[in-house]
Amino acid sequence: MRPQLKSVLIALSILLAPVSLVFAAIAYAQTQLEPVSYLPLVRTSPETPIPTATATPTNTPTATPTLPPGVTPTVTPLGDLCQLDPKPASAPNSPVMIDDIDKKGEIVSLRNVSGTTVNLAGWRMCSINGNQEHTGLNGVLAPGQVRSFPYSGVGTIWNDLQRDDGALYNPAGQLVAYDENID
Ligand SMILES: [Ca+2]
Ligand SMILES: [Ca+2]
Repeated sequence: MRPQLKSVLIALSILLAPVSLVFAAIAYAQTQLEPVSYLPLVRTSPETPIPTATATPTNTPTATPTLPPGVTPTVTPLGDLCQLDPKPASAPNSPVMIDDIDKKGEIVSLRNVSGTTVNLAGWRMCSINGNQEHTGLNGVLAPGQVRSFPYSGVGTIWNDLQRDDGALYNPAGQLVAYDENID
């Protein structure tokens, strides 16, 4: 019996030896296959952060805060033009100059000192003392033409007793003319 058992065990070990080799080969093949199967996973993972880093959120916050401050300063200077105290010397007094300010009559006269017609649409006339706007500018000024524009608002804005300078702005909000109305 013993020699028979021995021979059986030896036969089994001989038979199992190739089987273990096969398992080892399979295991080795799997280790080599696994990285291949992970490769697409690794490729998809970098693709995921790319859309995240597409700066879609970066663009959104940049545009959102830009709009409110962009709108506000654009409107504020134009709306508060008459709140400014511009320097008289900074006015070119061209292509339009302030010919006269009748403070009692509340009438501003403008003169086109250029050689081309000036459209006064969007132009603003301000009374510096009191920061009021002289509404009523309209139409065009032909070359060399002087036109008078009565104040179209309610009440009076030009101070008859104190100095009340006048400032004229073009539609871009740039100071065009200034009149030191000291009398
Ligand atoms: Ca007046
Ligand atoms: Ca005034």
